[in-house]
Amino acid sequence: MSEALSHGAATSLDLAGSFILTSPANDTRVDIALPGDVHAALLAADRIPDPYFGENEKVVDWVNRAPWHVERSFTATQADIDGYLTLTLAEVDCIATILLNGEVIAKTQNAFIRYDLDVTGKVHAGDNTLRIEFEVTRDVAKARADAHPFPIPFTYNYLTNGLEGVHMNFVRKAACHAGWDWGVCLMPIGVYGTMSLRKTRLARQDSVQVDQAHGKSSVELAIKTRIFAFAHGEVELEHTIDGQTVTDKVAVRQGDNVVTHHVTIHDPKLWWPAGQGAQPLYELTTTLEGEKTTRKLGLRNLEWIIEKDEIDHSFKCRVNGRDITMMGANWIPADAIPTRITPEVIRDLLESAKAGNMNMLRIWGGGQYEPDYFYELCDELGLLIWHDFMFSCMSYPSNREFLDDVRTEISQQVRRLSHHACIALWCGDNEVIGSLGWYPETKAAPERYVANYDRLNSMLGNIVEDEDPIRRFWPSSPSMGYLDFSDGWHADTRGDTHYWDVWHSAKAFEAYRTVNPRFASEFGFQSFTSMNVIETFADPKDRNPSSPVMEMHQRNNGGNARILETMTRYFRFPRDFDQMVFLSQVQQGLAIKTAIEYWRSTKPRCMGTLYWQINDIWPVASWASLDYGGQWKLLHYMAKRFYLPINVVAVPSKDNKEIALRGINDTASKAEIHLEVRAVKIGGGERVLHEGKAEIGPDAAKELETIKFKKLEADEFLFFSWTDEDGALLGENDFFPKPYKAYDIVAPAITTTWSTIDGKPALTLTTDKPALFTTATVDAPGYFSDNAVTLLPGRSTVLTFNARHGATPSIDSLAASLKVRDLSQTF
Ligand code: BMA
Repeated sequence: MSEALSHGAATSLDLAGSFILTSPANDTRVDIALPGDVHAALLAADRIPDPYFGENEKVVDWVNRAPWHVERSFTATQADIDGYLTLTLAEVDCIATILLNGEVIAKTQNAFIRYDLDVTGKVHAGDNTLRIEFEVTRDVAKARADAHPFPIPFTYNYLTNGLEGVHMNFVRKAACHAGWDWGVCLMPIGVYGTMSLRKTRLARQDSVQVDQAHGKSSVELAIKTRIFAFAHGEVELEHTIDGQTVTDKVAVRQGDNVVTHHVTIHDPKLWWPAGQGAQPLYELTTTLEGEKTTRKLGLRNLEWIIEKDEIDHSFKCRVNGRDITMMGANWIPADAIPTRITPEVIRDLLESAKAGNMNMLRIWGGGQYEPDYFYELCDELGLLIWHDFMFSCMSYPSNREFLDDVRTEISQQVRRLSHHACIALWCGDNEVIGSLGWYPETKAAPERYVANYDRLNSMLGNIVEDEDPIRRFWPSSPSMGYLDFSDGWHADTRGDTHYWDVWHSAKAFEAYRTVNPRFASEFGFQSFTSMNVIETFADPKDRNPSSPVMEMHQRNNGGNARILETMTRYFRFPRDFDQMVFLSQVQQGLAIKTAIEYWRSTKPRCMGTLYWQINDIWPVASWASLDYGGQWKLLHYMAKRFYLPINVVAVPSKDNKEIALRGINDTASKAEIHLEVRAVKIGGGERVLHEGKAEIGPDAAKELETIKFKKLEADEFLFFSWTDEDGALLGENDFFPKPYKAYDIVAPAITTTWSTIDGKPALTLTTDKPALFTTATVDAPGYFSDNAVTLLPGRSTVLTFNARHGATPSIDSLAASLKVRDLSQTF
């Protein structure tokens, strides 16, 4: 939440730094760097073991059961305190008493609120102390739940592996801090945002919002500035953008003031989602009484077209007049130890999203509103954000006190974030409507819980209408629409869909083709995290899918069994742990590929697919496509391919008699491609089944060719590739009419050669037999341009290596650690 306050403000004293951490419950006395958290401090001081290793989650549980105090002294000069003073504390996690020079100045109770505390006259020239006393969140939450007039159960996600659960719906902090079906329960404590003392002559800026109204060749900006004045008077406000400066003398009354200024940008350079155009950003500088803030604006006209159509209701995002298919994944907080969430970590993850051909992420409601730099990076990279408000999978109270607190939270967050081009949608919550049918208490009194839900949800909608009227509010994910409280889980004619039957109900991958969502905002399939990540938390003796350590690092009941059972349906059983881990990632990729290729091919019916989930919060078996630490799992490589803007996919008919090859074009101009389809024998040998030109209109999908199943021999699969008019390869894909276990896969001899292409290390792969899911790995942070690829004899496949952070390693060092795997090695 750390708005760019301290950057330009000559008048603020940064209070971030080293504090002393103590607890009345134990003898700890160590340094803690704030912004930061207690677990990170205890870890740095060697007071706790790595919470992510083995079963240490249990060993460190005492930390969140103790109250914690932090204190520092700071020196202020007369000049620092000569005026009105605001102590700004953002992301205080969570229930705490703030003391300045021994005096209680505030109590905080919502980690999603920025507290701007008036401390005028309370800071001395010379030494001062700032002290924060944190209560035990789980105890406060329990006391509130006990005192509530009727029971409001918390999510079952807290109960895996014998945990007792926390009443997180009674406190405002990331719900997944208490664990989830992919999350460790640490319940972190700390302050993660801005900590500063701001001096003001008369008034301070609270927020700057910018609305865009797009005309033919100009954009009208309405810049809304919120000013908090300590007294009546006049202040000078200045906005500068695109060479234009608006200067105003504003008469203010004590308290909140809002002023709006209009600026017209002529011949705007438009901002586009990734893959559809550039992301030009205009810099807006705001100066109020010497306090300067900057914001970057992407100019784009974004609408949601949710209206009656021949099916039922559309659900699509229109940007600058074009209906653009949303392609991406769901986002959860990047680390369970908040200190580790840094701009570098976030940039790395978001760059991988973009490199995976994504244009949208959904910030899921069981996590958190992210720091400013997250949204700035999304603006820069062209990643649109579907933003849930932070409510997930359970009911919440709706009494006045709770609603008042949430009103402050949502108003502040919307005011903080609404100027970002990346914010596409405000969504009320994750799966709260659906959860009304999950618990004995809610099922027994549905009217009460629906009414309770509506009090909160309608308030959220009203806040968006008041604070950000040009943005769309969507009540919940999934939802069928406005005031529709029916279970929209699998409804596929309107609204957004969470389709979980393949994972949670063990249906076949083909079941994805039995639903036709308008917008699939969640669906997922798990895999184990990569072997080198498992090695960071499991000793060799624990590397077994049913060891206590591996079960601890699986938070969905029965998850490891589901992964293994699915393998027996599609593959020959892997011969060892290492191969099992690899195969789990192959099968995860296939599951999601099946869904996304099919749903994209139904365009314009389906205009969005966001798989669950892109990232992990700690090292764990999960639905993520990136390992904890940002390494690409095989699903991420496959995502890069199944999200190709110009794609060709195979869709078998329901009666399994023929295979349709469908072309998908997510670009603004028509795609003229040359398609070649071959039948390939699993042990080698191939024939061309089809070759020819095809055309796919702009923003469209259509059938290009059908192949009869009976045209394929028992040992053949389909391989198809497409090139542009100049013969440049655009993509390749394949389709296996039978499960992989039914083929007699032969071990190929794969050769590798290194070279340099455009300054990047490049690996050329050739083979003597078809090699499936061929995957190159090296011991260096980075990813290859492709992986999990099908190699065929007589062709070579070139993979370039992209370093993720730091310098590109030398070819010698990459070659030394190179491993090449393929499906034949797994059994
Ligand atoms: C979804 C999410 C999460 C959960 C995931 C996997 O529906 O909203 O609650 O982690 O399923 O079960």
